[in-house]
Amino acid sequence: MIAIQRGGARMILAVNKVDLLNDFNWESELSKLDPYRDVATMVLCSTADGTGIEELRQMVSGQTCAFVGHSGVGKSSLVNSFDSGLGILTGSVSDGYGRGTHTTTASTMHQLSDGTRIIDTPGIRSFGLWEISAEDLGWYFPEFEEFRNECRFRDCTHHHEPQCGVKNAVQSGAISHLRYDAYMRILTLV
Ligand SMILES: Nc1nc2c(ncn2[C@@H]2O[C@H](COP(=O)(O)OP(=O)(O)OP(=O)(O)O)[C@@H](O)[C@H]2O)c(=O)[nH]1
Ligand SMILES: [Mg+2]
Ligand SMILES: [Zn+2]
Repeated sequence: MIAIQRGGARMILAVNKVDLLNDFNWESELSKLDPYRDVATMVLCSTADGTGIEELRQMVSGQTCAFVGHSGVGKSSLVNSFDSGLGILTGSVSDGYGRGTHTTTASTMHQLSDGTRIIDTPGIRSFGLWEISAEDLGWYFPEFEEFRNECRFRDCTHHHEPQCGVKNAVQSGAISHLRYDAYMRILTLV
């Protein structure tokens, strides 16, 4: 999501394979994504039963968009579901870890009949966050913004600094722990 914002694109979070959730775990599984609802448009979808496919197709209609995400999440299947004529090869989740096997090996741009262009990309296992400094990372977490002016230091990394507005907001629950933990993990990489 940081890379998408840095590239200047709009983010849509497509949560695929919701057919695998049953009534019992539907709510508890999806509630884990609540912190992301404020920062990205979210679409629940399934290429298996058609949930959300039309909604997602409408959102990208007429645009150039790229599908990115881990291998095996169903990126190629989603592109196929927009236009059955594409016949893009899809894989099976079969490496024993449920991670898929990198079926798509190169990025390919597909054109739909309405002019929409979709770039199907190979699954990511990891990627570098090029040229983002520790001081800048926080700007890619939009929900931090309103609390930054309560930080004592202008270049606060919301990590070890005293009087940090972001850390206070995490403590009071105004910023999600989950997102702050993600921030802290990424901070060690930049
Ligand atoms: N249950 C379920 N399985 C799905 C769904 N969408 C895709 N799959 C399956 O998930 C597996 C991986 O799908 P792909 O479309 O190849 O995944 P990908 O993200 O393109 O994977 P890479 O090309 O390796 O990055 C295939 O076996 C699909 O049939 C879905 O909505 N529900
Ligand atoms: Mg693929
Ligand atoms: Zn701070």
